[in-house]
Amino acid sequence: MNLKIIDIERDKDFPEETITRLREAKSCVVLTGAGVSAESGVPTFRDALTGTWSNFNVEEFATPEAFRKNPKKVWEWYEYRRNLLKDINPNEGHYAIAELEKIYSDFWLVTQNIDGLHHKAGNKNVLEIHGNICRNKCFEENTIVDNISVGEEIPPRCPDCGSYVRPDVVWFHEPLPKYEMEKAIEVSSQCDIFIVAGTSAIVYPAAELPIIAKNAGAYVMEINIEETLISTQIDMTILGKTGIVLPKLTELIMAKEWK
Ligand code: BV8
Repeated sequence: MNLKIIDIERDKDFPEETITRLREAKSCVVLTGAGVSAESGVPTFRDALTGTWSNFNVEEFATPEAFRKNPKKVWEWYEYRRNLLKDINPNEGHYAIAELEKIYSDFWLVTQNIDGLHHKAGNKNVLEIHGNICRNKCFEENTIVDNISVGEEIPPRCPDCGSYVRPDVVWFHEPLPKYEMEKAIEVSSQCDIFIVAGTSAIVYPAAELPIIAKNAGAYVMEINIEETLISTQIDMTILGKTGIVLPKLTELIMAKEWK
């Protein structure tokens, strides 16, 4: 069982091999989960099931079936989460990932997060494989619906076909967006370094990407506050908050002498 793990609080230093790999790499892919946004105050979507939604199971609620059954309740849950995002900004972890895009000439960011904070932090090559909560689409036609006037029926209706409008996010039992997922698989199978940041690696097929990278020969490392389901299958786990570890890593990669 290959379990290499360091705790940034205890060990203070990163393993030499990790820094050498990061400094020598030409191409880098980062996969983020809700843990990266946690330090900005965005509740992970399990934590977002509070109040009137607390008695819902996320795998049942974030689904097309739940929307068909109770469109108003599901729409209101997303409106509640969208409102939470209004006063939320990227944190040091987001900005460090934007820095990585400047360091590596071949860089891709694959995110499970739907909050748009990576774009706000300055990343350009972003693959939002679970969609974006700030966008809406027609439930039947899957076409983006832009201007929704407040005070309309809840959920609002598609101006073209009259079906309900829904958030443009990927629900459970729904396929991931074709271009984003194919590109994510392509870049994961060609990169030198694959960094998994702030995800439990529970949700598929996103959780397959680090394994695809590892099997293709990449150096795969994760940053999390706890071990995850992939910790034994990758090269290195750094225990620590992404908002603390990622800025340290980018500093070390750019430092002339680091030992
Ligand atoms: C699909 C948008 C098929 C909605 C989300 C095997 C293969 C394929 C599918 C499956 C499979 N096994 C099971 C499935 C089905 C299912 C699945 O994965 N189920 C899970 C529960 C087992 N997958 C699907 O249904 C996917 N679709 O496969 O379709 C198909 C194909 C063709 C035709 C039809 C169908 C769709 C999955 C997408 C679901 N949508 N989000 C919304 O947000 O409302 S997933 C959602 O969960 C978020 O994107 C989030 O990223 C993810 C995980 O939830 P969280 O717990 O919130 O976040 P995360 O896991 O990232 O955990 C937080 C981590 O951060 C923790 O590890 C924590 O320790 C760490 N952390 C916290 N703070 C910090 C930190 N780390 C560092 N620093 C910190 N400060």
